[in-house]
Amino acid sequence: MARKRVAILISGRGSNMLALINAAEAKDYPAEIALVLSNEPQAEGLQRATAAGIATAVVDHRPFGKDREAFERALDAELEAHGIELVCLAGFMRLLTPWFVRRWQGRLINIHPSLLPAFKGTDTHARALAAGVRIHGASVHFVTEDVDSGAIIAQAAVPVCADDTADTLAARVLVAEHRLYPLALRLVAENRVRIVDGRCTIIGSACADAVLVAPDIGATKENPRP
Ligand code: DQB
Ligand code: GRF
Repeated sequence: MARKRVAILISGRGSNMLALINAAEAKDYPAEIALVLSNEPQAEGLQRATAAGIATAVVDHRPFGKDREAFERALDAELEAHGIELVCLAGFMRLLTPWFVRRWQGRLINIHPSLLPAFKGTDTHARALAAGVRIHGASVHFVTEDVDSGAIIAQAAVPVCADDTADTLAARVLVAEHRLYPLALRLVAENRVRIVDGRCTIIGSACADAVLVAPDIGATKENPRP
């Protein structure tokens, strides 16, 4: 099947962008990264995309002032000009209006640094620590008008460790994100994700039967290692 033409929308350093670019270099990957689009002219990710040989574009939101739709029409024009079929948000920091979300409905995904629906919004790692959760992670979801609330495609979990700070926890989650996002994009690009009643069904996925226990205190008599 033809590879899906994907755009990645960024605002910053673009580490998830790079994970997607690297995954898409495999010749059996079902998507090609046809464009990296940033609203920040200075985004670090732009240089990294160029270095990887990917086309880039900038649509600065500032000249559009409060007219969010005009900004999004300019984004949309770039996406159309590059024949884009799927859009991945990767650290893209502008909220999107219902107009844009509807236009790309079912073809627009985002990675969020928590196990949704826990910790929607910002500062997820600090809030996970403050809540005392033992397991944290990341989610890839379809983008809907309601922020961080679209159907969940895939998730990855990591332990919270005893002396974690928000930064050490973020770094552990980020490693998981870089594995998760390419997997989730693969599923969407292969048309294996169906949304039924606002939830995703994945065609042809096995259940791993894995257990992540945190804290890990080693094997015990009640709980021997396999
Ligand atoms: C996000 C980036 C920023 C925020 C949320 C998600 C945020 O709350 N920023 C503060 C306000 C910034 C501004 O003035 O725009 N990244 N749009 C819709 N739904 C989503 C997710 C992201 C970005 C835009 C969504 C989104 O789930 N409608 C991801
Ligand atoms: C990631 O933590 C991602 O989950 C969140 O923003 C961060 C972007 O980092 N949406 P990067 O630009 O991909 O390095």
